[in-house]
Amino acid sequence: MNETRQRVLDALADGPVSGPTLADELDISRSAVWKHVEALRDEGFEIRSDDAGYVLDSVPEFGASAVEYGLNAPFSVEYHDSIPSTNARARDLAADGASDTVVLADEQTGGRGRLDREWHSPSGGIWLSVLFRPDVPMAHAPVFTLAAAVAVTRAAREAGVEAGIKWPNDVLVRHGDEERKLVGILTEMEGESDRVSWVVVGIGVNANVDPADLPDDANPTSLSAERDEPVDRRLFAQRLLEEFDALRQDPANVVEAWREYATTLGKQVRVETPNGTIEGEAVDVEFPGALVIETESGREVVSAGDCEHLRPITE
Ligand code: BT5
Repeated sequence: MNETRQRVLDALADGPVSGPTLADELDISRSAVWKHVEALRDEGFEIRSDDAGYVLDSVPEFGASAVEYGLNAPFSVEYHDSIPSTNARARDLAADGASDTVVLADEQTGGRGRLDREWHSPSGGIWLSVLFRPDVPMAHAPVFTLAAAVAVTRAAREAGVEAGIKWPNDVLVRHGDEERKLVGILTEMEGESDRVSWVVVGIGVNANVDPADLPDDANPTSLSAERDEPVDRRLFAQRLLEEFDALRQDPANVVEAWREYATTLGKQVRVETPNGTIEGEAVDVEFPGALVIETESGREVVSAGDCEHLRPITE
């Protein structure tokens, strides 16, 4: 959002304020104040004019200004009702030199998973990509995938949904023996080996969508299906971004936070890696995100792959 518009909004949030006072405080003309107020109204903010001045009555359900409003993290948000892929858009913004930018959409028409798989993204979801430029070597970048999983799990639990994390990038909800996929995360990056240039962490949350509209074979679920009522997408996106912002600044502690929500540790797993299949007990995760598997022929450390949970050892 435009910086002056943000300041107009911040002033409105503090209570009724008159046009002339706003113009004075922000050092802009009265007609500029009026234009910003009109633009906010266009975005769905209900702003009343009465004797005391402008009064903010309500904030829109979703959108750039809605998510930026009251957000306690230094991201600017770009919103699209519909876009092919927020990750693709964030990559373009990265090429233009942007940073600390979130691309957010209500619907994606070409959402992507890992290995060029499709990510179904009907209207009602929270499809977002965070673009930032951490000062870390390339080899550490996987930690941001784990950070995103922790952030979204915390936001889901606050919204009353008991989510857990399957290594490395799935956020799931357990139903008896079954685990249903609530969120997918796709991290992309560019840089030299000693330093990352940019990272795009794409997070797809099935928020207010009907799981029947998602591919069956994926065993999907959504926040609204788990809660039996819609979630406030604005607040959810804010909590997710705030948690992610705190975690990205503290990569050394991400793994410990991740362990707290991990459903993979202690399970028998089968991991399809680029170099073959590994089966055994998942015993730990190591910085920046590798899975340690105890196999019949010894310990293996796997940094990427598709993980399947087999029967739990305790049963
Ligand atoms: C992922 O891939 O789980 C990463 C998904 C990342 C999506 C976000 S949305 C915002 C940003 N913009 C993008 O274009 N992408 C990111 P993977 O682990 O490969 O899982 C993909 C598989 O999940 C598919 O092959 C389907 O089986 C299944 N799937 C597709 N859509 C789903 C959905 N909405 N919910 C649950 N499962 C789904």
